[in-house]
Amino acid sequence: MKRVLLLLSTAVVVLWAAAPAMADDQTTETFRYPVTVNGYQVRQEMTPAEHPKVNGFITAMSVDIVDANGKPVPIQRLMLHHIVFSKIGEQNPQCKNFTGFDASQKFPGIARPFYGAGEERNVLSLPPGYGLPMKADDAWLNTWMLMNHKQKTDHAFIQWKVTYTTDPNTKPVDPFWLDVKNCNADPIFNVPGGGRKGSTYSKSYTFNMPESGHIVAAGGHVHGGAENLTISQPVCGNRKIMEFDPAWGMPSHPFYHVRPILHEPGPIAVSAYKTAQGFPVAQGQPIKLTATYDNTLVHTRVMGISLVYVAPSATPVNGCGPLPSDVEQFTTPLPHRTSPPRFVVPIVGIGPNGKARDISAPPGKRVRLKNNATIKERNFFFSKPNVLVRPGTRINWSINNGGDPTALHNVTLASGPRGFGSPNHSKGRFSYRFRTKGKYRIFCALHPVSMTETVVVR
Ligand SMILES: [Cu+2]
Repeated sequence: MKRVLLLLSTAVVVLWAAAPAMADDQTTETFRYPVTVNGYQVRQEMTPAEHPKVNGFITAMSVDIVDANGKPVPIQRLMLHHIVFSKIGEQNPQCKNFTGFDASQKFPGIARPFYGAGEERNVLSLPPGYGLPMKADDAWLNTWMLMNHKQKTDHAFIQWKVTYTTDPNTKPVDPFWLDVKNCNADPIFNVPGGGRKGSTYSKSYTFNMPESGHIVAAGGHVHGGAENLTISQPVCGNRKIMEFDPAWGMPSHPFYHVRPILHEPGPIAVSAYKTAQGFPVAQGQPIKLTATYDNTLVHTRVMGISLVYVAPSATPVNGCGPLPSDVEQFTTPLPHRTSPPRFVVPIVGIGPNGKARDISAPPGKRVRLKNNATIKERNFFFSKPNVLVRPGTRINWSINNGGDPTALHNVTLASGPRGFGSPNHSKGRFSYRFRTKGKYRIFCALHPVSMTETVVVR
């Protein structure tokens, strides 16, 4: 939390807020936060966020990355990988503590996420009559990651729209962040791949709902390779109540053509739910989130997240009661594919023209390493860029950037026989045993153009 407070004290406040737009009893305000990203760099930050200075209820939210004229910035320039909006000072009901971007840092869970979007640009839209309570003096924090796909420094704005009502009869909802790697600033896991045709790899998270009520809206976030994300009720005969389906871009979609690539491209949209009647949940009832990925190919640094909005009930609710009959499930109107496409994440380097291009291996002689050898990962290189090992060899990476706590690194498989990926560290260690023969292309997913290496297992 120390880092958060520091950022707040040096608060860079919003440049601009649009004149409120009125519609019935709903008002929409637009806010922007200026961002600068150096060529081919990734920025991962927590920054304070403006919001309407009103006591009321949020009924809808959206976020995008725009230029000074408010026009969306194309992915070929900047990509908003993800953004999470949290309210500071409210205990996170799932996380007593929180692991920072730097996996060695722990923070108290005193920020509660209430809206988030990834590359799929999830929007928040509650059924009529419901709203997320908002106070004029709430402190909001944005956690975001941006990538610049050009060699030049780029400037833009993170822009968010908040629609609210001050109608006192609005029914309040509580946000619950379900995440198969919950309580992590970088909630990733890795799918090893190499499975038989049709094999899948799943991770689950079970949460005991602290209050009785009805889930009136829900959205999901997954990465490349995801089959689906589901929410089920284990004590109700394990019935599945929701399934979030990813929609994959067509082969020409820019997700598959920009460079560098931090992880396998995610979906262009994920289906979302809205129901005024709501899915019933009882206080103390376990709610299970399951992310299922294809396991024939490797998929590294993937996620499985769902944000559900619960309208609490003053009276007891039968958590296994009838399901709502007014469910609206949104999907994208854009052309898309319904199965995760095969995609090989390239490693990239800077060509003679200064532009990022796919490479087969970084420069440097291939050296043989023995079992338990250590490769140094520093600002901004791997000490042994190309190595050769026997099957079964364990390799250690020692990450140490010379004392800069903001310079994090990781070890991530881009392509190869099996998937793995380390947490982000400014100082730490990661080990992996190479059991399967083949060529492993590896990179630091935070510094994809400068930090690459290959391991040949033979
Ligand atoms: Cu790095």
